[in-house]
Amino acid sequence: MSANFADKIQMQNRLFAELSRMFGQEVPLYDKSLLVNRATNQTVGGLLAQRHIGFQLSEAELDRTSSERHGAIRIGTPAEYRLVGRFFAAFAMAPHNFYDMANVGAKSQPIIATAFRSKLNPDHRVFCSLLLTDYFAAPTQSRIEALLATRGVFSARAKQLLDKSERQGGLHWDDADALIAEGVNRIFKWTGQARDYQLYRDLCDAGFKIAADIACFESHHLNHLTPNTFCMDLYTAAMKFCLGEMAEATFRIRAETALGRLVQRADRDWLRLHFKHVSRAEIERYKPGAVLADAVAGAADKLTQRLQKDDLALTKLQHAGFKDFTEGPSEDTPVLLRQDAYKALTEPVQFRNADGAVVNAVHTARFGEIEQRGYATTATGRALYDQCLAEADAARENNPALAKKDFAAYEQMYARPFAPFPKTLPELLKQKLVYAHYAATAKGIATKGSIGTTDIADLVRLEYVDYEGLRYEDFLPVSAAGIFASNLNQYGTKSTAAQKPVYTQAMLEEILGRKIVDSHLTYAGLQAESLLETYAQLDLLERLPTVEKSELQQAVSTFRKN
Ligand code: OOG
Ligand code: NI
Repeated sequence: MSANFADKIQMQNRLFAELSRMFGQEVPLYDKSLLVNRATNQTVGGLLAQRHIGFQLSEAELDRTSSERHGAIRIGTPAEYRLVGRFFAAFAMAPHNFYDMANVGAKSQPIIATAFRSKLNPDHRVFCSLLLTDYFAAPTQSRIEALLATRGVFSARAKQLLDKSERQGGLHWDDADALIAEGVNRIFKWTGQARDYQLYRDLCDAGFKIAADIACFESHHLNHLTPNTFCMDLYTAAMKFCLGEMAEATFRIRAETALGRLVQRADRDWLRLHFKHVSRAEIERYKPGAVLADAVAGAADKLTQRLQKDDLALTKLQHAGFKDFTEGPSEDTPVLLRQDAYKALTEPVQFRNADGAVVNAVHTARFGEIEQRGYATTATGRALYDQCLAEADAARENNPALAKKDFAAYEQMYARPFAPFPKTLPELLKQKLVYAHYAATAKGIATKGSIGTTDIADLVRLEYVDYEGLRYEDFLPVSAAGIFASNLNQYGTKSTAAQKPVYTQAMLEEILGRKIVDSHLTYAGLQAESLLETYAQLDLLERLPTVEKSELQQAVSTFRKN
């Protein structure tokens, strides 16, 4: 690529910073939730600095680590979808994984999706849904399609910029900024304007809220834009406290519990997982420090005071409360994703009908999510997760009032099914449940030639090899279904087509005009590549059993082609 083109990762960072600024202006509660996240992350940073002498989170680093985002948009037609795919390609974001949301049991929605992100080290990702109009009976389908056929979300200028980016292989900064502006000021912007009130009402009344959210609006408005938190339970308690849903005394207890657990668990592996900007070498230099119970209590006090300041009096803002429970694994299981949210807000919308009549109404869809990313699971790890989750979900559904009544008992109930899942990285790796990046240590390199094993667990134990867990950078279909259900305030949407259609990844690839990346091949490939490199550095490549070596080589070449 020409050196004169804007760096696509920098473009991406600028796009997401601008989207976040825009979303903050549109939705004051989102802006405030970022402040709450900042306050809770700062509290975590303060305690980590006591636990790891030398660790410090500057304002800039705090901004950088918490500026990672994932977003969600919902698209109406295949032609629009293809344009969105081309838009993200200009930012080096490729489609990852196929999510068939029309096939998740009772929580099904008329949606298939993929997520756009960078293949390597992604900070940002966007869940991009496509409305399946043939999920509905023919008369509804044709009304939706007729309305969608008359909208143009991408301007002529935006399309020109996409053509140019593809032709040149990149954009110069003035064009890049122009494309970012198209995204922020038009494509993903909420306008509060909509069309065809009758269709909107009919779709909502029939329980097709998601179709109404997509078909009647003028843009692919961001549904949510989700920052990262370092401590999910601290953040959710803080939000509930600020929103007036939790008493101060309860918050104090929750904060102390969450911070106490965090201090226990925040070892070096935890630091590596949460702070990408801090190098391994730096983390190795930290000296262990003690965090006394008083320090935890003091941090909880200080945070309580901060949250009571006037600028975080969120009760003054119109809101619909916070979700009852966190999606994902139990709080002690550091894999995949934990996600939670304040519920969708009811916002004013002005409808303009074909005859020019204006109807003032409201729409409830945009909400405020938060997430904490954990380790990426292997196929075995994922199967175990799905099994534990199904059990935990069932337990929760059996006793839906417990979380509100007795939170500690609820946590225990939800954690019990996850008991078979190890809670630390070394243990997760030993059981091959998560992926890691491996590297030879100085000690290993100094010993090469006389190392008697190729077993990776042994090499780690002998300190010849070091590892870093790979972070999960994708979505979870069951969590996504729960998120749809909660922000649409609707458990699922049943198909009303004469016969429920079947949707495949190949169909979405056809629409995009390109293959969808399988992220599991990336995680597996990155691990295999690091293992081959490690064995080479330790002069063990020749001693590696042939089958194992060719499996690793195979994983690398599949990942490279993917
Ligand atoms: C997308 C829901 C998926 C997540 O975090 O799982 C999602 C939507 O509501 O449009 O964002
Ligand atoms: Ni989300």
